[in-house]
Amino acid sequence: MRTALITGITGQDGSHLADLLLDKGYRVAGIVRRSSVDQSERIGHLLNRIEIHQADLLDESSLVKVIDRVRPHELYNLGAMSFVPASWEQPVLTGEFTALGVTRILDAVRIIDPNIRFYQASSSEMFGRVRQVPQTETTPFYPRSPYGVAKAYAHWITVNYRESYDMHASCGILFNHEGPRRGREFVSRKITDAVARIKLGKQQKLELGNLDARRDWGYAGDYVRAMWLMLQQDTPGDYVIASGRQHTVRELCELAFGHVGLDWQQHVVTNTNLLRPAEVDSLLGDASLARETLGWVPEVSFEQLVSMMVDADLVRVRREIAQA
Ligand code: NAP
Ligand code: G4F
Repeated sequence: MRTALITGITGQDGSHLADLLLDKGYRVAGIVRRSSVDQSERIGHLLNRIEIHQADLLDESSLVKVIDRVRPHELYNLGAMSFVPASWEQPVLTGEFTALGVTRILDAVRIIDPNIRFYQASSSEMFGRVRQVPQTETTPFYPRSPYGVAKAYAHWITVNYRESYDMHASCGILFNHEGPRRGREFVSRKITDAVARIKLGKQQKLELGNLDARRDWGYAGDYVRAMWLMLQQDTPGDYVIASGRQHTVRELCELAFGHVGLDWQQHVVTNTNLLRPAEVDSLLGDASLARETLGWVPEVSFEQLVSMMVDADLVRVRREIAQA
C-alpha cells in the first residue's frame, strides 16, 4: 500500500486530494497545525479514514518528526497562507509559511528520506503582470503581491532541491481552481454564496472590487488529479495546470446570478476598498505540456463549475435557514 502525506489537508485542495488518494487505495496522512477550534469542516467525511498529525510549516523539527513517523512515499505540500489580500496585511508571516516553510519541509524530506516524491503547490500568481499570453512553464515570473513573491521563492527552492539533491520534486503551476469547498473570501465563492443568500431573501447586495480582472478558472477536483499524475512520472518536472479559457469577474457574476434567474446588476455594487495595492489583471494558462506528458485534461467546464457552486450554496443556505 502506498502512503501519502499532505500538508494543508484541511484546505480546499487537501480535502479533494485526500478523497482522490483514498479512492486509489492509499494510506493517507495529513499535517494540521494546532488550533483551539475544530478545523475539520472539509474533511469531516473522511476523518475515520485518514491519520492526522500535528506539525507546522513554521517549525522544521515538527515536520521532521511527522515525516519520520509516517514514512510517506509521496508528500504533497499544499499548506500555505493562500489568500492574496491577506499577504499585504501580513507580508512577513506570508513569507514564513509560503516561502521559507517550503525550504523547511524540503529539508526535512532530505534529512529523513530524499527518495520521497515531493509535490509543491506553485501558483499562476507568480506570473503576475504577465510577460506572455498564454502563460507556459517557461514564461518569466513577475509577481504582484507578497503572496506571489513568496510562491516564486517556493517554486525555485523546489527546483533547487531537485537539482542539488536529485530529489523527485515537482511543481504544479496551478491556475485558479474552485468548487463548493472554496473559502468564502475568494471571489468565486463570495459570489455564489451571495447568490444563494440573495435568492433566499437573506441578503440584498454584494460588494466586490475589480470586476474587470480576468482569470482562468477550473474545478479543484480536476486539478488535484494533475498533482497525483506528476508524482507518478519517472522523472520530476514543472507543469502549468489550467483550463485555457479566461473570464472576467463580471462574467462570473452574470453566470452565477443568471443560474437562479437574477440580474446581477440589481445586486452587485463595487467598493474601492476591495481593490488591491497591485492587481493581477489577467491570467490565461497553456496546459499543453500536462496534456501531452501527463495525459491530463480538465473535465468540468467553467459553466458547470459555477452551476455546481451555486447549487451547493443554495442547499447549504436552505439548511441553515431551516435550522435557525
Ligand atoms: P486553502 O483552502 O487556503 O488551504 C490552505 C491550507 O494550508 C489549510 O489547510 C491551512 O490550514 C494550511 N496552512 C496554512 N498555514 C499553515 C502552516 N503554518 N502550517 C501548516 N499548514 C498551514 O488553500 P487551497 O485553495 O486548498 O490551496 C492549496 C495550495 O495551493 C496552497 O498552497 C495555495 O497557495 C496553492 N494554490 C491554490 C490555488 C487555488 O486556486 N486554489 C491556485 C494555485 C496555488 P488551516 O486549516 O489551519 O488554516
Ligand atoms: O478569488 P481571488 O481572491 O483569487 P486570486 O487573487 O486570483 O488568488 C487565488 O488564485 C491564485 C492562483 O492564481 C492562488 F495562488 C491563490 O492562492 C488564490 O487561490 O481573486 C480573483 C480576482 C482578483 O483579481 C480580485 O481583485 O477577483 C478580483 N475580485 C474582485 N472583487 C475579488 C473581489 N476578489 C476577492 N477575493 N474579493 C472580492 O470582493
